[in-house]
Amino acid sequence: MHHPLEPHEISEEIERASQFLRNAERVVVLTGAGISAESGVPTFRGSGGLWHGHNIYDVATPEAFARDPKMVWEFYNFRREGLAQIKPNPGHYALVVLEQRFAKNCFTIVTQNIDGLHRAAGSRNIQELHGNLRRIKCSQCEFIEDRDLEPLPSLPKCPKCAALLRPDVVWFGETLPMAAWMASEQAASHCDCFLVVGTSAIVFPAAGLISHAKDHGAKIVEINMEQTQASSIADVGLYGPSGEILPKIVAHLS
Ligand code: BJW
Ligand code: ZN
Repeated sequence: MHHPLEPHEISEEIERASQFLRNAERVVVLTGAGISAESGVPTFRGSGGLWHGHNIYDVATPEAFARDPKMVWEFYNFRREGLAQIKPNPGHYALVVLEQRFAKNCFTIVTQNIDGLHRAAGSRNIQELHGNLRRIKCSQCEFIEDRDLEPLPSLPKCPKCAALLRPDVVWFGETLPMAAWMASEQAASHCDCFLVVGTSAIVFPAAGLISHAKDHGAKIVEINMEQTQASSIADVGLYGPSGEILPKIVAHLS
């Protein structure tokens, strides 16, 4: 069992993580809701992870949308409105600085988040595995559009075919966007160091990238408030807020 780390142990772990990053030519960072927690975005499975009594399994499925599109849209419109107040935190910014140490396309952020905060911070090479809150698509035809933070009606309709529009996000049972998935798997296959930041690592196929990278020889560095499904294969575990730990690693590198 892990015990809470003493300050000198934390700096030893930061040194080990930094060593892996210094020696790496290619790096992948898999992020989850935890990296945005310090920006005020609630996580899915944390104590505040309920929304009006619904958990994520009740709203983030095609079945839920078919049964009660209004409830599902309320959930996503609520989160779209929240984005106006939400800004990247020091964790996001540390990853921007980290990217600058690597050659073009040798640093990839693979995010499960739909909040767009990596792009807002200034990261360049980002793969969004679960879509984006700012985009909407038709539930029937090919129509897809960036509506940024524009307020939407409670049941928005497709301008092409009048069917219901839906958020362009990936729900349980749906496949991930092919191009983003292929690029992420490719990057995970070839990286020397794989950072896992703020994800419970229970949602597949995203979580599978961690063992995939490990199997292909990458060192795994986990940054999370607590141990997760990924901890047993991590080479270094840094347990604390990513908004504090990531800037420490970046400062240690330079
Ligand atoms: C901090 C912190 C701080 C807090 N600093 N850290 C294999 C086995 C079993 C099941 C499956 C399987 N393969 C596929 C499945 C089914 C399913 C699945 O994975 N189920 C699991 C629950 C078991 N997967 C799917 O359905 C996927 N599709 C698929 O597989 O297609 C192929 C297929 C089709 C048909 C049939 C079969 C296969 C799609 C998954 C889509 C997930 N979508 C969501 C919603 C997206 C839109 C939205 O945001 O509303 O994505 S669900 C939700 O979970 C969201 C997240 O991206 C995702 C991951 O959550 P995340 O980011 O890890 O958040 P949390 O809350 O879980 O964790 C936060 C962490 O942060 C915690 O660890 C905290 O400690 C930490 N933390 N503060 C650092 N300050
Ligand atoms: Zn349509």
